[in-house]
Amino acid sequence: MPALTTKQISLHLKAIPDWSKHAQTICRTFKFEGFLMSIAFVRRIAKRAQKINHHPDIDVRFDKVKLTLSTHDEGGITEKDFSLARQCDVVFSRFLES
Ligand code: H2B
Repeated sequence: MPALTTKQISLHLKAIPDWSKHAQTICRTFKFEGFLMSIAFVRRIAKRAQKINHHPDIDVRFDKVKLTLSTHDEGGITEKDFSLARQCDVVFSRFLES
């Protein structure tokens, strides 16, 4: 799966407005009600990542979790990153409901 062009990336980003591009990655910070909620969210993301064999870089800071996505194998951002980003958004909205 080839790395996307700058144009393709900005088009994709329009569909997931909470994500932004930083260098060769896309990232989003999610906010929770405390540390254990952050960790519970990370576990859900980890399960999903294992299923699709695409793994985010994860930065946990008490009540915030920053997910950074890139395709290291391709040295850039690919469709896989956007697919995972959309899935992370779904996991987050389900998480808020539960
Ligand atoms: N996750 C991410 N985010 N980028 C990758 O390039 C990547 C990965 N590569 N998970 C996968 C695993 C690769 O190591 C295996 C062999 O497919």
